[in-house]
Amino acid sequence: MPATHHKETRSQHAIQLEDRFGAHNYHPLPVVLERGEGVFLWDVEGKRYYDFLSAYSAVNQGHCHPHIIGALTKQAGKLTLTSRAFFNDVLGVYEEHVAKFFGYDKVLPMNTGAEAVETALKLARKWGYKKKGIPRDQARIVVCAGNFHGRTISIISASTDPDARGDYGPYTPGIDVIPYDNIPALQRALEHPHVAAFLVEPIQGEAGVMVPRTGYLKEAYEACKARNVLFMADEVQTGIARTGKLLACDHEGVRPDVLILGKALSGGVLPVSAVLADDDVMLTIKPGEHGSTFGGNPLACRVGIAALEVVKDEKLADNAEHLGSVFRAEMQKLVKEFDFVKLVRGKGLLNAVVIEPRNDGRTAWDLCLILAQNGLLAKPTHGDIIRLAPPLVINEEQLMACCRIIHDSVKAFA
Ligand code: IF1
Repeated sequence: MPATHHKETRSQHAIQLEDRFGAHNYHPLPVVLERGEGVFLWDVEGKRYYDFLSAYSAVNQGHCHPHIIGALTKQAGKLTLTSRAFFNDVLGVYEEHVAKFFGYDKVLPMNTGAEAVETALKLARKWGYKKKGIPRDQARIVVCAGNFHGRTISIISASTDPDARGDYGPYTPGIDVIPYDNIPALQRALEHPHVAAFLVEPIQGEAGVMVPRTGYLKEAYEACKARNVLFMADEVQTGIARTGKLLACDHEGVRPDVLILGKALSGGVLPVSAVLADDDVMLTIKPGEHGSTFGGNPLACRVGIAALEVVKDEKLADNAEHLGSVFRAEMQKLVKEFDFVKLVRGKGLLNAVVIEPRNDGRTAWDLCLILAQNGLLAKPTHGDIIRLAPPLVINEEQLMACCRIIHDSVKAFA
């Protein structure tokens, strides 16, 4: 090695490659990961971390869960993709499994969360014209300020986040934005006769784990029913046991007319998303009117079945419910001890703490760097909020160890 050439660490090399050859559409923490198992991640230098992001709630079942990886590898050598031009021996089995698991007539299989949200938007418009009698091209969709539903042009047309929507116009028309957690605003928006659907996150993840008041989802659902409007729940992040129930809507006994799933539907192994609805909605889309090359591929189906089996067999919702309460109680102690830890909020194991920027300009980002040094990975959202969401397979001993890491890191940050 020439003397002038610094011994470049493997991390530095990986970061430089991404910088040189990759689009700069993210600003990651300076951690280069190489291996994951359960609640743990290891970087290329062999340092171990607790994962408190869970790939934004895609890895609820823990990294590389053996049951899911087993299903993946077994199918991978047999048949990975047929396209929907033909039938195969896996898709129907998967559709029955998912439809019965969540209690709907039918499933429309897609890949990413955004594709599932786009599918739901198309389904709402199709139903609006075919069943509600909305005049052609006049259908409206109501969404909430602070939403995050994905990154496509139509979805960011509904966004109120300048970073998500800036300089991407012209925007998709027919979208009405109302304040989140505000029933009168929803009722006013639903007075418009051409509203086909209300699209809402039961908890707004990206906005900083905004939990609406108890009763909001139920009252919103009833307001939609009173106006023959579809209630569409985006449970891409809040679903699959993350908030302490199978679905966040289950906390209020709300059964969405259209249910949107993604992320942990595959346990973070590969992209698997889905839209669930009953026949009167789902069958408004006829053969040839929607599709996807990889949607419902045999590999994704086997992974999806295994991922849901883990949720059930390992009682992940109950674990998230119990440990979520333990976690918020521990974080509440930080709120009392440190004046810049403003509050903790969340449900199940989807939580966030709000960190007031220090007067020397240090922010939640700097605290996340200290957390990483202390072996816990988390990432701030919107500057001062740190989402804290470990895989749902975490046990109480591990959770308490993480609470100690968080306490020590906040103390060092102070
Ligand atoms: C990014 C946020 C989280 C989602 C909800 C649909 C989607 C997402 C409620 C789309 C995706 C991801 C996307 C990722 C970061 C992450 C995220 F910060 F962007 F907003 F989780 F909060 N509905 N969320 O949370 O699913 O197409 O990505 O599979 O884009 O930076 P996708």
